[in-house]
Amino acid sequence: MQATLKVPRIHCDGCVNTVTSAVRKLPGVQTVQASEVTKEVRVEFDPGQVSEQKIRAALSLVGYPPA
Ligand SMILES: [Cu+2]
Repeated sequence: MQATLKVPRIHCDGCVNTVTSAVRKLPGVQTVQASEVTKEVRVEFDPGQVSEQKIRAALSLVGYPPA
């Protein structure tokens, strides 16, 4: 399953790294691609192990709440 989340607070490489590592460590997340240009985070995940809601929560927890 794939989700694309808009995360307005991503504005530099540091943000991209923070966001990527926060999402990547969730069990069931397969790939994470974040962009400071589009301010989007694309996530591929196994819906049996993790949900879009959990991914959103993990982003909020590190200070990057999805829009
Ligand atoms: Cu930044």
